[in-house]
Amino acid sequence: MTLALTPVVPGAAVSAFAASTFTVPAGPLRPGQDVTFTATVPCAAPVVCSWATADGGALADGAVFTHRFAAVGTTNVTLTVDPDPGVAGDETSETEPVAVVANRPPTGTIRVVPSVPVAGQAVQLTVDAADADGDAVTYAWDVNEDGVIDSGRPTASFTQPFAGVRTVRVTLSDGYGGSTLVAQIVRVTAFPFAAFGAQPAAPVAGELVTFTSTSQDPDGPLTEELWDLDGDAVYGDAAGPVAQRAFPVPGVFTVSLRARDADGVASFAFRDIPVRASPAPAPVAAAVTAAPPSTPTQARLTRIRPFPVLTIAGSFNRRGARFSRFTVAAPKAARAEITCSGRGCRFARRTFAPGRIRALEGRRLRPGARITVRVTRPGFIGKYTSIVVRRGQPPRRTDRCIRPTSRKPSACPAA
Ligand SMILES: [Ca+2]
Ligand SMILES: [Ca+2]
Ligand SMILES: [Ca+2]
Ligand SMILES: [Ca+2]
Repeated sequence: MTLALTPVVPGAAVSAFAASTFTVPAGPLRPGQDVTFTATVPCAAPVVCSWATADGGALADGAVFTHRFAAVGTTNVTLTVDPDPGVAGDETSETEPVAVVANRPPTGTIRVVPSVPVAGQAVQLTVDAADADGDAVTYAWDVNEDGVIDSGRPTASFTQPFAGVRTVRVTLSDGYGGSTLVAQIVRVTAFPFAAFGAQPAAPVAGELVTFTSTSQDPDGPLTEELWDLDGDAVYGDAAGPVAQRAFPVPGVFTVSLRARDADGVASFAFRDIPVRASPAPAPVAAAVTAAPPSTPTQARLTRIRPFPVLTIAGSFNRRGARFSRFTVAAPKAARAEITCSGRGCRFARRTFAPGRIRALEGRRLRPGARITVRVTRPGFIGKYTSIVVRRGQPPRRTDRCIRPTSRKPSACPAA
């Protein structure tokens, strides 16, 4: 609009009125938005500034005028300046077209980390939101399908203790009535279950042992079974559900299996293999057993016969180890004193008859937990075993002997 503008305050700079008498906020302007117009000329008494809009006759006086346009389109806004209400015909008016455009609702996508979480794992959700109008976006998350808002931030999280599918949702709002519901399906996978058996379970040196996996994944196929047959924590000595190896010398050896599911989630199983001396020296040992010691004094101690065998098997991960089997095989007259220290222990010190030690089974022991087993029989050399739970590795085990008068382990005498 080109108008003949007249200075309303004597002495005021003419240039102040040259362009317009009021400012229109920069767009985009949306329906329902409060739009504030400000006069750029003085509106103090006796001057009267009057505002009008063409969309419904809104009228107001003052230097500042706020209006909410209901519909999309162009609407004229007029400011009339009356320098002196007592004088007729001295008013000036300016009319400007104001464009109101449709509001665009926010958009967004949800990021899930990790993309396929495991049961019990914390899941982080982030929505990358944008608004084409540059509006500030607000967030309302419902991560557990109960209709109750769980977070009002761009991020949210949840932990699901079981496998399954859930839908997470976030409502994005721009404050101008624009709102978008963004949903994302999150699949939580189950840990695979790793386990295997050994046949024979207590081989003699040189005998071939067959290991057979009984691993499975509750919610999909297994994609990999790799063996560590030599205890060096490197998997791949054999692959597949069956592996074989012979142990050339007597001792206790740890075999581990890593089973991986289709989501790349791995579980680990381990089993200690007690390997006996090969049959050749066995008759000698039998002869010693049959013949009573010629000097029945403390000078010549013999081992408990048959010598106790401690067999453990179970699973492990970064959070520790869980025994599925903890067995002390020993003559009935022997006793096993077991200590357990560290997180996850059910007892500190207890004495057990030989057999399965269920008090040590089925519960996760944390890294650093330590178990000692002293299998004794009065007058005989007994067996000492120490087991230390490690992070991400099978428990480390040390086997020694223990003399009747001492609690300290020592090297085993020749059999
Ligand atoms: Ca918007
Ligand atoms: Ca909720
Ligand atoms: Ca799985
Ligand atoms: Ca290996």
